[in-house]
Amino acid sequence: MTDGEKSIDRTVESLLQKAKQDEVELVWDRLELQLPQCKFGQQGVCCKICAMGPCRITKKAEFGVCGATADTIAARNFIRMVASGAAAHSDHGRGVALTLLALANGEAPDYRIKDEQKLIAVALDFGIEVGERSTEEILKDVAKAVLAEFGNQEGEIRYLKKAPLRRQELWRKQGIAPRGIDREIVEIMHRTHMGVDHDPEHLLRQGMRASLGDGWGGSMLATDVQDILFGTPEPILGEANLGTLSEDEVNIIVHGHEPLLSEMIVVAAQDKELLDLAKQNGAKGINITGMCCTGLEILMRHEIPIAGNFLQQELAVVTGAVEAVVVDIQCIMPALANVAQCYHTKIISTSPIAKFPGTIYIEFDEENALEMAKKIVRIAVENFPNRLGKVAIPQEKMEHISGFSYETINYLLGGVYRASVRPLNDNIINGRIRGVAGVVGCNNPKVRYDWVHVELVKELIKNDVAVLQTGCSAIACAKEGLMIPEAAQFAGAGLREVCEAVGIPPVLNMGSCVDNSRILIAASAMVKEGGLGDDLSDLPVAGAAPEWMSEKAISIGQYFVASGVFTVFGVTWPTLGAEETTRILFEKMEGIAGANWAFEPDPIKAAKLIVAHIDGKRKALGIDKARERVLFDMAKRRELEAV
Ligand code: SF4
Ligand code: MSK
Repeated sequence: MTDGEKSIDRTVESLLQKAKQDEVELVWDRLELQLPQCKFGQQGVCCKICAMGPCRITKKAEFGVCGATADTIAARNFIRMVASGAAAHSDHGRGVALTLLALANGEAPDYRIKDEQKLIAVALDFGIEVGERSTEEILKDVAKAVLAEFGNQEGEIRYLKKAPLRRQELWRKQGIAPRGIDREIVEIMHRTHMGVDHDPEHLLRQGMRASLGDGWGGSMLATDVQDILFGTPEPILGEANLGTLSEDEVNIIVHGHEPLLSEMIVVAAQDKELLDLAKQNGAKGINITGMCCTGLEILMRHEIPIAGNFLQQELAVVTGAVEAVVVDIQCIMPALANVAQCYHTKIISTSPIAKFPGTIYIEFDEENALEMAKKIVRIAVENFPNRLGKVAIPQEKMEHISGFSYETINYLLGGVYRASVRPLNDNIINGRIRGVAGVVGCNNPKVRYDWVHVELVKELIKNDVAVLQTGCSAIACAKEGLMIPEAAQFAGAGLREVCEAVGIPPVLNMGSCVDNSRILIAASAMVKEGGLGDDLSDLPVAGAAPEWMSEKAISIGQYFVASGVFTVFGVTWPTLGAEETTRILFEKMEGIAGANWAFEPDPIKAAKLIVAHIDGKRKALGIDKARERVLFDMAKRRELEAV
């Protein structure tokens, strides 16, 4: 791949050149040094879970030393990915829930309840008495109830009740309703220990159960608690890409996933003393930007610009204009510390569970959160005079509208007195909108950066499929101008008409990785509203992660599928060396959960799979004819215009 072929984002090519001049090694260079990558690992048929191995399944050696088959090994590896992804999302949820409890106990003095309505809604979901009780009393009960979900041992997690009734029944019938968030993850680790569970389908069912504990548990709780603490997002006008870095201000990038500290950094950056200090140091101000999901969290709630997505974390440092990158948890490359050595950038790690050699470590402490944030901002401000003569900030930045929480979509569609998804359902039924796709997930240097996301999303909206987004995929499309109302010009005639009438882009940014739970809630509301079947698997909807790389993406995809949503992944597929395990995932899951996985690296072909799936669901619902009529109307209209 030439530098130009590595990405569609123009910031990449220029910064790759600069990195070469500055003799900095980046993710693309390291990937090249890894090639060729191990095929056994890629295809999921390498096992190293005991010391008789590692074992690789080949034509010559069909079994591991213990007798495990390729299917057992691949299924075990696959659900271990689910376990890790579910653990990451859920531990994030636990982290914010602990802060909620600390707030209730008066031990987190810098935090407030920003969305009291959400607090009451969560209290009601948990059956907590509201009545005349004080907010403090309710808060304490909510925090304890949320935390109890993680260690729940029996019954099922509370939020499953947010799903349509038919779906809840199916989960119970299939034995995949999660009992407790932690329990299902631990059970995966137990079942995949040497010599325990060897039946591929039995293993994969446990993967489904743990992933549901993520989507309808850990992630959903993380989203709700963050909304309580920091506010439920509403539409904002933001900017995205490295052009949001400032030439003459102190640049601080917050990166990772958990917004507890970054919220405080936003406050600290407005502190007069620190602003004065920035001026004394020759800067005009303090510019906070975000990266990955921490970036999305503060973008959605404070209009903080987003500097980039996963593959831009090193490039941001290469600009030479970043005084500090403040990292919390997940998707932070350890290489950042090495890259930063060539510039003046300080990498500041903050999570008690995530230390990075070669970085400054300031442990996050919710009791002194604002003080800590000020300390960090001060380090960045004092670093401004150390900028070397190597500054090159790309010009590229793009406006976008973000902040489409489920509540906002409801309000925008139905109005303040009649907030509902009825207009969405009606427009799906009448065929203007063909269906809805959730396109989410990471970047991966193995494919042309951002290209797969953008091509897939463009092809979907061209076919009248409305797109909901989160994570790095959302950032990719924001950078490409797909999240402004004008992007409706790329949509098919039906979707365009709806977008123009409501005043929304055809591609909606719903937030960070844990906010995929907002997509589940929106889909459940579509079922409950009526007219589109009784279950999530009846809806003309689909999911995709076309440039995925993380285990969290696998957990997300698995809970989409286990919730009845057909899901297509790109790049690579981790069980291809095991025929039966792959068949269960791609064909048999439909019989268990009402949906399958699919693998298709080509974005246009992936879009075709999604459109065909949506059309199949429309036909089953008996609404395919409506769409044909709409298309006929459009053709007629064009004919008329031509005359
Ligand atoms: Fe090999 Fe079996 Fe041990 Fe895996 S569990 S490393 S297949 S002997
Ligand atoms: S940050 S999980 S690279 S989307 Fe949530 Fe992006 Fe994937 Fe991390």
